[in-house]
Amino acid sequence: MVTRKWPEPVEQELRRRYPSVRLSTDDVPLGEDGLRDALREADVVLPTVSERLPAELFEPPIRARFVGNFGVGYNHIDVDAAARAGVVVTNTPGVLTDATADIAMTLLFMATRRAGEGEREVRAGAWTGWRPTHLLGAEVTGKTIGILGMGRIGAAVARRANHGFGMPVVFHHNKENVVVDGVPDATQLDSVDAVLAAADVVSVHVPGRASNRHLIDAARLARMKPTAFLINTARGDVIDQRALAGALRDGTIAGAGLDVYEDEPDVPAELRALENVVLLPHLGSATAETRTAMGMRVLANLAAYVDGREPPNRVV
Ligand code: 8YV
Repeated sequence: MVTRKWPEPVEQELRRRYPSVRLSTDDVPLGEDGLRDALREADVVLPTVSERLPAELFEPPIRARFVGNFGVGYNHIDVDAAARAGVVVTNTPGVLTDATADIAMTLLFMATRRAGEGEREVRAGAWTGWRPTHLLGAEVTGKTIGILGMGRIGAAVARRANHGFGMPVVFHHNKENVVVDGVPDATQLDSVDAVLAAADVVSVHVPGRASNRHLIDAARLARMKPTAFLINTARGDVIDQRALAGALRDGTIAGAGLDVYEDEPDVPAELRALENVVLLPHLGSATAETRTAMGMRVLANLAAYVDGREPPNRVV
């Protein structure tokens, strides 16, 4: 059972390998009842971030033995409950690193160079012409980037910022002595607060999980420079959205760029009302190449499971 429409090449491959596959025809999230039925009726369920699978859904009676998440983040699945129910869960790391790092850079430039504001002005027919003080943004080259969570995507952002734009890198990671592939002089700081205080742009790359909920709250926002920008391509609940809206409104920080939200697809009106935040609709991995690669990764995991081998990206 595939919960959403997948890229055509992957759906073709699914049909070829598993003729009994049930593909999504309407491409709307299954919802709790639909997911309960899926787990009771199908041997294999292939969900996305748009479906929540809390512990109750793994309570007996269920038929599903394998949940292959289309995506690397799996905070929407209670994997402990899945493990207790004997369900194997896999994800798709690696294949979406570059696409997601590129969206972080897109947000970084859109926010610092006020690209959203400019585009809105042009589309509204409100542009009155060039002038020396029109929509002045912040220069990026040579400024310091702070990375919270130096995993695959954090490191890919660090390389882009450092190699492309001469940005010194400071970061925090929950393991010590991390060497950043391609950025050997990146400086690991011993606290989130130290990174927030040092950076001109902070990019969030920690996984979504209970311990990271509201990692960036009002107090942490107040540690940032008033000229700094905050970028989030990780998970929405890592940032307290209300606190962020307040900080953007009162000038605690200069701007932000968000691709993810606490309760997607809801984007709070108080954020939508602000000019100094760029808002994208969870586009991190949204390239044709990457979405196909993600689907193929799910298939590789499923094939291993069906053959009795260890799935390469098993989470539990
Ligand atoms: C995906 C993501 O598009 O993989 C992830 O964790 O956040 C996105 O890039 C989404 O999760 C698909 O389920």
